[in-house]
Amino acid sequence: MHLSRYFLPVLRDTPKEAEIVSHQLMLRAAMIKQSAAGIYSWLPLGLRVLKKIEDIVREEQNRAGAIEILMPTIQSADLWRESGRYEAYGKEMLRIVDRHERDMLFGPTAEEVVTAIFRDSVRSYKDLPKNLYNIQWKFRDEIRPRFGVMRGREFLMKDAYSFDLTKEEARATYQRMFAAYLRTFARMGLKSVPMKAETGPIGGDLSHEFIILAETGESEVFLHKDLLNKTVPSADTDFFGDLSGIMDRWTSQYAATDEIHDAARFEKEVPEDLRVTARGIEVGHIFYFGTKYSEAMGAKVQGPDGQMVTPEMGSYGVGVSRLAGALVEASHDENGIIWPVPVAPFEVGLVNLRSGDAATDTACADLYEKLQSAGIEVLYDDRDERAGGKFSTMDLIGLPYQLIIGPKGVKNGEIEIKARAGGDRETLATEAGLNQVITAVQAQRVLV
Ligand code: P5A
Repeated sequence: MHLSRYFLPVLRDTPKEAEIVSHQLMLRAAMIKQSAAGIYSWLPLGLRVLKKIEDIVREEQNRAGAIEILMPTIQSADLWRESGRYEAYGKEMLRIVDRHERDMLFGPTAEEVVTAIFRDSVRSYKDLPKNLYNIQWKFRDEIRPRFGVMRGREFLMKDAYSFDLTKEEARATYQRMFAAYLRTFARMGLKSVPMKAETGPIGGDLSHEFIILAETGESEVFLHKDLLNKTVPSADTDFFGDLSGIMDRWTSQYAATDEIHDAARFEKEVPEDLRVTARGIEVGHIFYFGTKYSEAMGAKVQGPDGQMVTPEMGSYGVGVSRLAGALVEASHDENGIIWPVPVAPFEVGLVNLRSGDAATDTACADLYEKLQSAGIEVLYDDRDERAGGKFSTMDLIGLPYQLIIGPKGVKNGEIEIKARAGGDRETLATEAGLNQVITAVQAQRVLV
């Protein structure tokens, strides 16, 4: 992509309405634009990141055996009357009346819709287990939307819903999703910590939140140091082979969200030198709630002995749009964002220091072509701008590698490479430098 033809309206000043750094940087880097309170348009750069997050989430859901569907954003109130949640959900639900005076709503979650799909289409235990997911916009009329896409009113969620015949099988499905979540966040370069959680309006008695650590996180978390050193098995190993005990091995027992403070127990049970207190952002939340919805909505299958059985259900959410903010929160410096390769909007920024100079333009065009043919995603700053402005834009938008090309280097057959993380700069012979960047990018595309 040539920057001169792109749409990247970066802001020089920090917008006053943005309280936290990810919101400030996402606005300044022209990733998002607010449209109404808690409702955002995704500009080209932000959309590329959102799609990459979505793709990683999708790949790991598919790998874990979930099947993608797409449910509507607008739902019928009658479904929620069946489950009993229509009145109970309260003011966070955006209620809509259509032209025929029918009560509709903008879905805050989809347990009811998916249970109705299941009820009307699955008849036999032989069709179980099933795990259906979608990546769809949700709406929750948060009283105080803030922190940009981290607590929006309209937000993108991956939500999966599982149906199993027995409690044991439902628990195994839950563990599979638990494992898939660990991999999903690790692939984005994030350290996630599962914490035992409250179930709130979704219901049930088994639930984990997945928290990623960042200084500005909303919740305070307490964890055993060991949890920080754990590495997620790679996709090549049989990650789903033996999941027994995975929840105990990976979970911090000392969750402290704004509601529950378990600091006292933490201090009693964990030796001082092994205690870590941090702040975190909830990027995923999984639930096992048994027959709460299947029972209320009359979803049944015929069991092996001919008797009708009410399936055991769970639901599994990932905050896809929240992750864009969480990633910036977890990885930035005073100059801007620092994207890990797997979620970077472009992998390499090519900076022409003297646009209009024939030799420099030719060298850049040649490098652009070679990077493109190697399958690297390049943003080429070909604008007629001063070098200083180009550098600060590149640092702000945070592409993992910058290739810097000026007339002097061209004359010497050299290019400069800057790694955005750490800021190391290196001058290398053109061909060698090019190969080094291509190899580095390729090596970091799959982190686990
Ligand atoms: C699980 C999937 C549910 O809704 N039903 C379907 C269950 N869970 S949840 O915890 O309420 O939400 C799942 C994840 O969505 C993100 N999220 C938000 N992101 C941005 N803005 C919001 N206002 C918002 N609310 C929830 C979180 O990442 C949460 O873990």
